[in-house]
Parts: sequence; structure tokens; C-alpha cells
Amino acid sequence: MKHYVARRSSTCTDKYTLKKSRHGTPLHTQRPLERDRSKREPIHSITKAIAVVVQRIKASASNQKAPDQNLMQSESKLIRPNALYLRKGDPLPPFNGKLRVYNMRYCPFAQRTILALNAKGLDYEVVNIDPVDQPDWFMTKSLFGQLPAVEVAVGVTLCESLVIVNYIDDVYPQRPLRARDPLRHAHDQMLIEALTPMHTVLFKLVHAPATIDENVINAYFKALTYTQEQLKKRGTTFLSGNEPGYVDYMIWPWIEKMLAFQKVDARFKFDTPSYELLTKYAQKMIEDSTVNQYAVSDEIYLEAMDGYKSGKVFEYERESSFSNYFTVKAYHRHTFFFVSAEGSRFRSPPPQMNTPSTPFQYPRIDGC
Ligand SMILES: N[C@@H](CCC(=O)N[C@@H](CS)C(=O)NCC(=O)O)C(=O)O
Repeated sequence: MKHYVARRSSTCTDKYTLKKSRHGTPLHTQRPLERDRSKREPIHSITKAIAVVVQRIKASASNQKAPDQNLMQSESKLIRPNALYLRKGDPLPPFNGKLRVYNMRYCPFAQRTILALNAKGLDYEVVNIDPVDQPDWFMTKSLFGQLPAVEVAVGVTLCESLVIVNYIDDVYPQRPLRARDPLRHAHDQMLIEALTPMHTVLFKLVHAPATIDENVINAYFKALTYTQEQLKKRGTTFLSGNEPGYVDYMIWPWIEKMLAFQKVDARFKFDTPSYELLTKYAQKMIEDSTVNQYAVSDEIYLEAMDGYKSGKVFEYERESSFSNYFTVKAYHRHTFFFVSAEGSRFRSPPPQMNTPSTPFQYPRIDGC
């Protein structure tokens, strides 16, 4: 799995030298470079010069912190919660031929896409988009300006999470996700639809908590009850059988997020005896490697949603990536840089990223 904007370096040193903070202060002022050569000892011979260089290299190596093993391990597994989000004014990263997901880390719809790709073990790149301050070119990528969108070839993009997942399932035959039996698939789709009240709850929790009333809560529990009934009726560990499949991955983002919210809002608590089967199912899902490799802790998720409510989540994300390195949580500590198609690394978007995007023309047959 490749991430366009989210590669980590084990040190955080000269990231400060190239990026400007959003508040206009050049970040290099935070870490002055050693420019005043007159203050260095003069070097009179080649041998001495080499010795001095070796000494400086050793000194700088010993100053570097040892990479955190846990971080190194998690790097291959997780899309970092605080990756850079592209926003208005940011250039379009050039398409490098790899399937690209326009993503937002906490978006349940986008999560569907990531789960499907991960379940099939596909390689892809992630370009995170700030949904509330989207770059102008994003409308050329997503019909409704929503996340997720995937770019499957230059200028050929798809949007709508279920449409995307169906496409992925059709094009990549490994580990088929959808049920082959049309009746079973129809029932799976009904279950996915039946969980719509959970979308409402999640949306309201984040954007309009004051509008949550008894009807909203009742509809939420009705959806959970239906899911549990389906589990019971199907009699398998997962809704799709002995391993998670389409229906499991398509509904999981909402169950996962409500597992977090129920901890802070008792009205939505469902890890109760009435939902024992559903709770066991959720536990099994958490243990699934596809789910697990894209998991984010409840604490981080809730923190991010708190930020979202106050319009700060993406500010937080971006600032934590570039200028507030030491104040964020341990596993937020990453340095990000751009990686070009040829593998060159840049601390800020490389100049060739300023390629104008293809103007969006509606309707298009090959995608949104
Ligand atoms: N029906 C869409 C819903 C996607 C959606 O609502 N995405 C949200 C982020 S979680 C979004 O992009 N919101 C920004 C907007 O609507 O302008 C799908 O299944 O993909």
C-alpha cells in the first residue's frame, strides 16, 4: 500500500526548512541552519578536512534518535491519522498510474473503499482531501465533490463508495467480496440499506447533536437489532460466512465508529446483554487483519471528531504534520513528504505537481 502524501522519515530535522506554516511564519525560522562559516574552525589540510567531516557525520548520527520500533512496524500497516490533507490552493499530485484513493481518514464511506482494497491485498496510493476546504481540482475527480473517489486511469475517476467497491470487486478477482448467490447478495444489500439510520446518527453526532431525538435513537437500535437478527439467522461468525466479506466490510465503519461513541454517549450504548451476539461479532471484526490494519483508536477518533465539530480537525491534522511535531501523541509523530512517481522525495509539493487538471465535463461515460 502506498501513500502519496504520507511517507514517514525517522527524523524530523530539516522538514522545518522548506515548509511555510499556514500562519505565514517561515518554519525555517524555528530551526536556524548553521550558515555562519566564519564561526567554524579553519581547516588547513585535506586529511584534517576529512577527519572533521567524519567527526561531524558521527556527531550528527549520534544526535539522531533511534527509530521507534513500534512506529516502524505500524508504518506499513496504518495510514497515519495525521497525514497531510490537500486543500484549496494545493496542487493536484500527478497521477502515477497506480490506483489512487482520494480519502479522508475518518470518513466511513472512504473506509469502505480502503477495506475492500486491503481485503484484496491491492497496492494503491492515498491522496487525502480536506472535505470542508477542497482543492478546486477535486470537483474534476468526484462527481458530487465527496469522498471517497478513486482514480483508476488518468482522468478516469469513480465516486460513491458502493459503486467503487463493486468496481474493485469486479476488476480484481482475488478474494471475491460479494456473495455469488444473487439472493444472498440481495439480502446483503438490504442489510447495508437497513443500516442507514446509523449514518444519520453518526452524522448528527458530529454535525448536529442537538437534532438527535427519540426517533433517531429508536431507528439506530432498530438497525442494530436487524443486524443481530441477521447474524443469528445466518449462524456464521461473520455475516458473509467464516470470513468477513462485502456486507461485513460495508457496514463495519459505522459499527466501529459507534463502538467509540457509545463510550462517551450512553444513549447509543450497545455492548449490553441484549446485543451480546452483535458485540461478539464486532470483536471478531476488530481481530480481522483487514479491519485491524486500518484501525484507529477510539480515543484518537473521538478527538478528531471533536476537532471536526469545531472545524479544527484538518487544521490539527495539517499542523501536527508539519509544525507541531512534538506536541501530538506518540503515534502521531511522523514527518511527511511527497514522493514523486520516480521516487524522488520532496518536503513540499514538487513543482511538476502544478500541472493543471483536466477540466471536468459532465456527463462522462468513463467515470465521474
Ligand atoms: N454516498 C456517498 C457519501 C460520501 C460522503 O458523504 N462523504 C463525505 C465525507 S465522510 C464528504 O465527502 N463530505 C463532503 C461533502 O459532502 O461536501 C458515498 O457512499 O460515497
